[in-house]
Amino acid sequence: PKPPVTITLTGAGGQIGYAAMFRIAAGDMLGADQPVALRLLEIPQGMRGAEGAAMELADCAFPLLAGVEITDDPNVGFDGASVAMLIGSRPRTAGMERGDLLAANGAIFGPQGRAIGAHAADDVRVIVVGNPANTNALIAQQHAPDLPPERFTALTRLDHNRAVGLLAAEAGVAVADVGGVTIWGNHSATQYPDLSHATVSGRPALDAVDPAWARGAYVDRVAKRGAEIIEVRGGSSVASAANAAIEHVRDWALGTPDGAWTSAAVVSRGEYGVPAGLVSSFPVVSRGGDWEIVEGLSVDEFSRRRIDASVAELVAERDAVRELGLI
Ligand code: NAX
Repeated sequence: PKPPVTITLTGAGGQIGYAAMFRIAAGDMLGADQPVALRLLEIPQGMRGAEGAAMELADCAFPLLAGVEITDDPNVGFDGASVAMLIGSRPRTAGMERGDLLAANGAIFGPQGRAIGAHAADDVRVIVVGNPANTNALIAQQHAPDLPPERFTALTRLDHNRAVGLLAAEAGVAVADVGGVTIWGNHSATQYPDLSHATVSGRPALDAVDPAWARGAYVDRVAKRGAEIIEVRGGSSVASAANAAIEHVRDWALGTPDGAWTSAAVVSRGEYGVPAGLVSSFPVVSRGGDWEIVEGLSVDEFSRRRIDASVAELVAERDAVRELGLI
């Protein structure tokens, strides 16, 4: 058998951590032949939740699960980690100013980035789920200067999957018949789900659905899907978020299917006019264990405006964390 891969989950006592860890231990992320060792990193208040989840993991007797460790020390939590899923964060709550939000997350993602740089495996794959995810990933990356920047990513796969699902429903086809959807920019209300290059059963999506819908109500609905879930379910997206994070890591490690792209927030090298260094969502494929941005797609005027607006928000968040001395 292969040696186990160490996977660190932060916020493991919370909801998304709970929804993710059983599927990871069952082999859904790294494959049915890959043993995994889980590290559950929490803050003191979350330790009991993580301990309870670990007891349930033991009760599943997963053959692939080589061990579970629980800690509230990031230096222990990331030691030897090949995958780091940063789920715990301080999301925005009512009345919270942006400066307070960014400062609270700087206090989490700065030290976690440093601990990853000091202790994780050289080829660690970091995915930030905790909001504001793109800027939290930027903060962590900036605190691990010895690691290649491209080891740090943020989750927009949930937005991508929502966009695929809603397009398939509108066109009346199966999700498997949809391709070429892209999420651009920030995982926030400014994100741009782009159907310019999407296909439905091999035809341009914009021939299969009303283009006015695709650039109006659809964009809004994808961006506000999280709020829609909260309203109907009485709680935020959990299983779908965990699923998206698992798919992001799986595709990153094992590759995307030939001819298909997905969306992920990765460090820009200036592609599509996105300032270098920002963690922004792009169309991506995964080859040889690395994300590659799909280049050369045409960007019309509408798309340009929407991408620029979301990227402007990322620039503002970056400038704010700089001013606060967080990066
Ligand atoms: P929960 O509040 O259920 O769990 C968060 C857990 O993180 C808690 O157990 C808490 O103790 C722990 N935590 C806080 N600070 C920590 C730290 N410094 N180190 C380790 N653990 C820490 O939230 P949950 O529903 O699991 O959501 C987690 C995060 O995902 C939130 O920030 C949320 O906004 C974000 N989301 C991101 C999504 C995305 O697509 N990028 C979608 C879903 C979700 O809203």
